[in-house]
Amino acid sequence: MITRHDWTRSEIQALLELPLMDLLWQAQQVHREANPGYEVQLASLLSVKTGGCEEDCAYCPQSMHNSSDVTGQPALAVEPVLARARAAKEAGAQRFCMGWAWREIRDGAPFDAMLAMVRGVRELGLEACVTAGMLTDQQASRLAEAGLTAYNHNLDTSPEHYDRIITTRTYQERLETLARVRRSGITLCCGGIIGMGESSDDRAGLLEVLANLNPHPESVPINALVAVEGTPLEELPAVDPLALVRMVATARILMPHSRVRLSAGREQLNREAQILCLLAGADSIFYGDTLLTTGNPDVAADRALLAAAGVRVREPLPC
Ligand code: SAM
Ligand code: DTB
Ligand code: SF4
Repeated sequence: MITRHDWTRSEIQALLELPLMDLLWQAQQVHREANPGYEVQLASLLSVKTGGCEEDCAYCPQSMHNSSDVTGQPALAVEPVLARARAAKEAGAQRFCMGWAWREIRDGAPFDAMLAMVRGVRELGLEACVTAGMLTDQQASRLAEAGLTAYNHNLDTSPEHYDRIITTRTYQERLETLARVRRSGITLCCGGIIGMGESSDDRAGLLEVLANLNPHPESVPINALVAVEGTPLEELPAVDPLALVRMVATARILMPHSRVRLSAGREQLNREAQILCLLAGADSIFYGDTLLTTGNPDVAADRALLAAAGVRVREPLPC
């Protein structure tokens, strides 16, 4: 199988619009060939620094510009974060992702704490992922030295739809952050959100940018908007679950070796829709009762879901 980095938007549109049965069949073939022994990775998520963010992302309950209930909180300290990582490992997670509601990483004590968290999570034998906005080359290399596995920074939507969602940082700045992470040797986690009033051309546009990154991001989170009260997107209707299935399947075909993570929005999906997403090639989920500030299916429900689908969970890394 050749991995391509020259997908055109019309090719991607054509995939997104295939008859669903054909799209699923193609995605399954690509998935099984690229990832023999189909396993699902469980990634736990913790908000280390919640709320009070200066960016104006229209979807986000943590933005100061939005009137959602989430208010700025002091950051969690290193030990409680590591206690949560230990608990996530005991519950069966392989990756521990930590979020900061920041426009960009801040040097000094908060960054030293972030580095200590990364080292501690790695010492537990878990993969460590951080999402904290923009960063400098020096911060990226210090995170790499601390053993950070992945940095999450999403493109969120197409270049054309982007300005309707965020005005305080540009698409170009996001691409530069991604390039900086890539240069430091940390793997990339980069995806987006559907259900933000975008067209199907915008969905293809997001996938076009992702699939033409070379190399592809190692993980690609596909989120469905969680429409939170107090955000400008609060009134948007829930996405059609089959649109999410199509997005996952198309991402799988375009980026055969990437981990496609079925991310926010699973609480709005029934068991069968989630299984269709797994069938479409999703091979990772967020695992644990909360995402950053909103809910996620509980651990027992997810264990039951994976058992019902007959899906194996990826073994944790050795310490
Ligand atoms: N502040 C950092 C940043 O934006 O890069 C890191 C945290 S931010 C909350 C991480 C990602 O969560 C966003 O890029 C967005 O894709 C996703 N996200 C935030 N709120 C969401 C929502 N209501 N529904 C779906 N995804 C959401
Ligand atoms: C990603 O793409 N989705 C996660 C993770 N990366 C950081 C975050 C989802 C957040 C959903 C809204 C919330 O819980 O605040
Ligand atoms: Fe801030 Fe990230 Fe939320 Fe945007 S998505 S408002 S940058 S926390």
